[in-house]
Amino acid sequence: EYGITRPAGYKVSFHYNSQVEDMHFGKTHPMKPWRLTLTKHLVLGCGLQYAMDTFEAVSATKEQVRAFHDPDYVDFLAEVSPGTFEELCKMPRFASHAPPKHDYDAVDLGPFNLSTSPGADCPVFDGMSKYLFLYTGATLAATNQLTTNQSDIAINWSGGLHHAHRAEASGFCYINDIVLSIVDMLRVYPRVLYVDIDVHHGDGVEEAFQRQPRVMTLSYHRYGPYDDTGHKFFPGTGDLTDVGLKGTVGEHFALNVPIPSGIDDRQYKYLYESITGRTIEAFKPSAIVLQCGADSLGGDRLGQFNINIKQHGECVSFVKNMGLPLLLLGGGGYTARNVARAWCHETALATDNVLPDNIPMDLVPRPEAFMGRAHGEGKMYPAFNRLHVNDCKDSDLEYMVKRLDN
Ligand code: ZLM
Ligand code: CA
Ligand code: ZN
Repeated sequence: EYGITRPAGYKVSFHYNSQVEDMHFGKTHPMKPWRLTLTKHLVLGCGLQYAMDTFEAVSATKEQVRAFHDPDYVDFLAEVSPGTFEELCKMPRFASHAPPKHDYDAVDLGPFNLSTSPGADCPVFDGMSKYLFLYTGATLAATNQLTTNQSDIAINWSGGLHHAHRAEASGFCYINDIVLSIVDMLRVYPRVLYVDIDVHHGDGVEEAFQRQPRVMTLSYHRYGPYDDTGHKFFPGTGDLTDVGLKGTVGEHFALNVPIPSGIDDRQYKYLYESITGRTIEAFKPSAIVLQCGADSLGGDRLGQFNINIKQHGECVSFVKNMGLPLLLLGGGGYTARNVARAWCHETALATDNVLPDNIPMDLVPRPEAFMGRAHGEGKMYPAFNRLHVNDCKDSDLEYMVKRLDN
């Protein structure tokens, strides 16, 4: 309908299961799985399914998840629900995983940083196990398409949950599907580059591979000593000096680009293309995993950047042009309609299609009000100019690029 064609000379696969859409983290919790419904409708409405192979994801197995996560944690995740939480917490095997102590936390935390309090970052909700094992299954199926040479680019917008640790949920992430994917890729590829454009630091992935020189992690994120609430921007790690675990062979195989609030398209492009370009040149990856968190867009409910969909998409095109096996994952993104627009646009870029700006109103998710203004109107690509004050000095960006030489 929009002249959608299959890409010439390469194959793209799309991995998804609609069952993830029905989940609710809680009434006002920022993570809204229905943003994936919007994304799916926009992708299908544009006819992009004709440009790729689409696969209905099946749940990952416990054994697959144990490739990274603690066996007790995996059992807990597989069995937990709001009804069984209290009882499971009392079992010695789980109770021994004492709740981590965070001084800022008002809510009661159970083992593995899970909680039934509505104010928690990682609540236990109905259907949670199904949701976790499904998004993980989709990422593993996408990974398998790449490692068996059946796809050149594989996409799972329901994955990309970069904060989860070996035995701890963190920042809306329970199973680290990214780590599981990369562990699987290492069977086949000598070196894997992980790039993370979510507005938050990809701490879980960096930590998992901090001693592994075959995996280079590179995260771009908001970082600074303060935010609106007087706290550090979550998770508070990812300083420029953080380059992997000192004294191990993994040292220098992590890179972090800490960014002040309000960075604009031009500044982000400069940072992203010079640093990602130099990293690829030096590391010579055999495959690339890109976490496309859409909370780096302007107008995001949690984010603090001023990036437009066009520039976000150019980050995808830039790594795609390297011609390496590429896994595209979702991640954060809390202004749902903008998430859908961005990921639909990036699905088009992955398949070498160009979507018109004037897609009919009934397809385009309606504009979302932000700070008293509606932006985007009926357009596919709304412009989010300067919703956040730009604290980003060009001279500081140059410093970060120059520092690469070490
Ligand atoms: N409190 N409800 C990004 C993960 C960001 C830690 C401060 C919890 C929220 C947030 C939860 C309903 C990714 C922190 C926050 C309030 C300790 C964060 C529940 C609103 C709500 O209304 C809310 C009552 C909740 C959580 C806001 N949490 C905003 N920011 C971060 C985690 C994940 O995008 O990178 C990948 C998917 N957490 O700042 C607190 C320190 C818990
Ligand atoms: Ca990031
Ligand atoms: Zn995020």
